[in-house]
This record gives sequence, C-alpha cells and structure tokens, in this order.
Amino acid sequence: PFLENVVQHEKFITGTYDTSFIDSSPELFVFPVRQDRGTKMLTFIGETIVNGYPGLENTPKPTLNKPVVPKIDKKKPIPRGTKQILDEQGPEGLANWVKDQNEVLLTDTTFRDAHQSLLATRVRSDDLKRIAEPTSRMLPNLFSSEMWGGATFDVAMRFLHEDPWTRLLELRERMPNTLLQMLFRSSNAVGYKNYPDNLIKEFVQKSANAGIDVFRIFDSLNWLKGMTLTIDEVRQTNKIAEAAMCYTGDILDPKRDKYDLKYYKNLAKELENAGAHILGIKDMAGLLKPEAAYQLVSELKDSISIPVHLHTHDTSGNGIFTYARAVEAGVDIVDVAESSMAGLTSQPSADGLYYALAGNKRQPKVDVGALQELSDFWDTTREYYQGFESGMRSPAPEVYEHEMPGGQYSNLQQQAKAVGLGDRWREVKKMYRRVNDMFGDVVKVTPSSKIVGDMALYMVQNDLTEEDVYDNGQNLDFPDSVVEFFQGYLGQPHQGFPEKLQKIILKDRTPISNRPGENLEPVDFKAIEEELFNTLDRPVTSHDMISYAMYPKVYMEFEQFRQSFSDVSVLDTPTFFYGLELGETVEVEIEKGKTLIVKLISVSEPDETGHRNVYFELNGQSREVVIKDKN
Ligand code: 3PY
Ligand code: ZN
Repeated sequence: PFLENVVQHEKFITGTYDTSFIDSSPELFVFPVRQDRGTKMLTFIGETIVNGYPGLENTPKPTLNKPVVPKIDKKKPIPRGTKQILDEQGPEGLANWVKDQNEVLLTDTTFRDAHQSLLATRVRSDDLKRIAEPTSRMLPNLFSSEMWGGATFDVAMRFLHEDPWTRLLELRERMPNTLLQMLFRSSNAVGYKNYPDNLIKEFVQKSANAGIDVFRIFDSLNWLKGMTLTIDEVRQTNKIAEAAMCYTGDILDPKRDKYDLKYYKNLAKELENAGAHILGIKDMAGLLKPEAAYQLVSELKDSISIPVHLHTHDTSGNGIFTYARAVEAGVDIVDVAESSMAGLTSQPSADGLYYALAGNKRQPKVDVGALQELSDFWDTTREYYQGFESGMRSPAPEVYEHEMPGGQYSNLQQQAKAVGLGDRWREVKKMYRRVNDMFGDVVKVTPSSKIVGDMALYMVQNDLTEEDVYDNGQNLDFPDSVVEFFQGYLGQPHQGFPEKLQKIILKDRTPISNRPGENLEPVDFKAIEEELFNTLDRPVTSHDMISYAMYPKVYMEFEQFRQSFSDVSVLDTPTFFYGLELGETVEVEIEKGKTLIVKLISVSEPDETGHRNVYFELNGQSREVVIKDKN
C-alpha cells in the first residue's frame, strides 16, 4: 500500500518532489485499514478506565468544560507574517527586518516552554492543533511561536504516545505565516547527553525540512565548542540560527565575578562571530534582575550588531519588570506566554507586557482582544491537565537563592518524593545551591541542571555534608550522571572543573577535554533502517530513524504501544487521561472521514484472575474488551 500511495500522490505524478517528500507527506503512511483499529482503541480506553493513566490513577474524571475555539473565517486569506519575510529575504534579511522594527517583538511560548514549565510538558497535539490556525490568523505580528524541542520531543513519545514529528508537520500546515521555533540543546539535541555529530546534523536538516524556522541553540555549559557545529548546520539550511547564552549568577553582585558583564559580552561576540543570526539570552531560571537586564542588553546592543532576543521565566514574579527594563535598553524580541499559561515558572504574560508598556513607544503591536480570546481557550484547556500542575501557587523569589530552572523545579520535586524525600524538599533546594558552588558555580540548564539535581538528592538522601564528600569521597559511589559530567562527557565548564572534587569523583578514571562528539562513533543510519524495517515490518522514515537513534528504548516502546493500541493521539484529551464515564459517548475521528462513536455501557467486577470486562457500543454495535485490573 505504501508504494501505491506514492505513485498515486499528486507530487509524485507531477514530479514536484525531492527526498524530503516522503518525510513531509504523512498521508503516504495512511494505509487501508487492515487491523481492527476500533478494538485497539477500545482496549486503550478500557485500560484507562480500569487502571487509570499513569500519574492519575484513582483520580475520578473531573467535570470539565469545553474550550471555546475562537471563530475564524477560513475563506479569508491568512495574513502575511514573519515566515513570509524569512522565505523571501533569507535569515539575514529577516534579522535586518527585526532590527528595523521600532516596537518590541514577541515570541509566544504557549505551545512549548509554558506547558513544559507549568504542566510537566503534557499538552497534547490534539489541543495544539485545535488552536493553531486561530493563533496564526489572530496573532500575525508575532515574531515566532516556540512549539517544539526541549522536553516535548521525548515526552510526546514516552507519556503521550504520539509522534513528535507528526506534531511538527501538523502545526506547520496550520501556521503558514508564523516562524516556528524550537529549543535545541546543541550537542545534546533534544536529549540529555552528547550525540554523534552526524546525528546532530541529520536532526537539524530534517527538522528544518519538516518546518522549523528558528533554532534556539544553547549549550548547557555555555561552551562555544559545543555550539559551532550546530550553528554551521543550521546556517546551511537557510533557517535562523539563534545562538543563546544561558544566564547564570548575578552581574549585579561583585562577588559573583565568574559570570560578569564582560563574560557575557565576550560570549555574545564569539557567538556572533560563529555565525549566529540572532543572539538569545536564555534566562532559564528567571535570575536576570531588572537592572541587570538593562545593563546586559545595553552592553550587548553596543557591542554586537545582530538582534537580541530575551527569554526569562517569571518564577520570582519580577518578569515584566525585567522585560520593561530590557525594552528600555533596546531588546529586539522577548518571550511571553498567553496569560492563562503565563506566570510562575512559565514566561511572563503577553497582554501583561502590552499593558505594562502603555505609553511607551516600543509597546508591542498586538491585538489584546485576540490574546484574551486565545487565553480563554487555554484557560479551559488547562483544566484537562490539572493532574500535572506543580502546586506552586505564588511567586517564588527564593529562586534567586537556589537558581533552579523553571522547567526543573516541579520535576526535581517529583524525583525527591519518589525517593522518599518529599518532606525534606527545603533541604534539597538548599543542597542544590550548595552543589552548584561545590561544582565551581556552573550553568544549570538541561542537562547540566539534572546533574546538580542528582547530586543534591544523593547528598540529602545519604545525609552527606560537603565535608563528608571531601573527607570520605574515595569511599562513595557517586551517581553515574555526576561521574560522567566530571569526565567531560557534557563538555567543559567555564574555567574548568574544580580539580580536587574532580579527583574525588573520578577516582582512577581519566577525564576528556576535547569535544565529546569527536570521540563518538557516527550513527549508522543504514543499519538502523534495516533493523527498524525488519522489526516494524513497515517502511521506515528518516524521522523514525532519528527518534530511534536518540531514544532507542523509548522509541521501541512507543512503536509497540501503537501496535497494541493504535494511534491514540486522535482521542480528545479528557478521554485520553480519564477514559469514559458510564453512559458517556465520544466521537473519535481516526482518519479524515472515518469516525468511531464510542459509548461506555458497563464495567464488570474483577473475575477470579483479576480481569474486568468493559462493555462498549462502537458505532451502535456491542463490543467488549477484557482488561487486567492492576489494583
Ligand atoms: C530545555 O532544555 O528543555 C529547557 O527548557 C531548558 O531551559
Ligand atoms: Zn525556558
């Protein structure tokens, strides 16, 4: 059926295809139904009804309202946006256009960092797809929408059982006028360790083909050597290389002189010389105080000629003040989220900033009415994800002390609970900062932040003080991630590793000081293709190969899941997380024009083997699935 689809495809018949045609045409993989997708889907819904979605077990289905999607006139042409400027004028042309704007430009992070930071990255493609086209029509003046990368890639497969590449292709189709932006961890791609160079290059090429326009590239240690290969590769795709420096420390504190104004100015200059089209300031924890933002942006605007794009988190509650000062200093673009997905560990609010800049000639050009309508959609949609809220209720200025990134806070809290340290969370936070200082004051952002977190948990769990580590470290078995970090496998921190601690942690292992990618065997894509073809018994795309190369276990589990339960991304979110109530009916469009109508009739008591029968009506016909009750 695959070949049939190919030869019948319009692009094939007219000869207007290249090698990316197969990757960007997911419809080629929609085959006539051979297996009973209905039964697979019912099995998944039955499983959720009986055993609950992981993390939401024993949580009754809440009463949920239906989000209102703003009305748009689909017959009207989609207004022009920054995507058209990039396509017509290339990345340099776009950067010049940015510099010519008087008003500050906005990146909307609602589709990525906002939910990564507030809702454990759990927002599903189904909800994003509903609001994507209204967003692109109603906010045509956005600089970009950050909608991919960071943790969304692995979480999509691991927990949402959906293909991250499909999300990208589907949002691309619905947002033709908006620059689509991703967060790219440079040599760590969208993972937690360094990958071989050929995998990084392949990832960049294929994500550019699939629709990414702006690559925000960072290295978790601000190590230039870890970034140049990615910058070069992005430049080859003619997309935008936004090289970001991660903000850590406090330039206003003379005692924190490891990362002072001069450090950032030099790094910015190096990134500009390395070919960045835009300079990003990635304030991943929200440590950039308002006056520091003013000084830093002013210094950068005087010393580099590419536009400056500022990203912060509102953890302390000072985000808008920081942006207002950055705007005064001439920042070109800032990251905001739609109000109902803004604040706390997420980005500051888009309309909040608009109103804060009333009377300022750099007030962003944005339709606040549209922002409000879109925010209303998210306000209701967010209720679907209530089980993943962090529990943080108010601003947390203590972030200036512990320096934990927005996206890590709730994660580490969960990890602490899992190892029985839930009631010692305050100690863990204090230890996090102490570990930072022991490690020589390091940049803390994925994945270096995870290493600091692992060490902090290890020390609290084993009741170890800093002195214990120095005095008795030879007899301690440190977490693997910490050992690998001190071996140099994530790259080199600014001013190197603290030697005494490095010796204690590595014992007789020797560290490396070159770029880890240079030592890694290239990925053999041909071998992966064969292996996947043989195991999956279907044509293999370059997207499959990249996902597998980066996350072999997660990818295979995701594939097995799809084989057992079909593509569950087509389910609405309440059904996906909570199943159905007795008598409840849902419609599931499993492909264009093919809809299943599913009604839950009853659930039996468990039999002597612990199985329950779940009775449905599927398109009016009685159907039954048997589910093992794990409780
Ligand atoms: C990520 O790498 O996922 C981040 O959001 C870092 O801030
Ligand atoms: Zn962030």
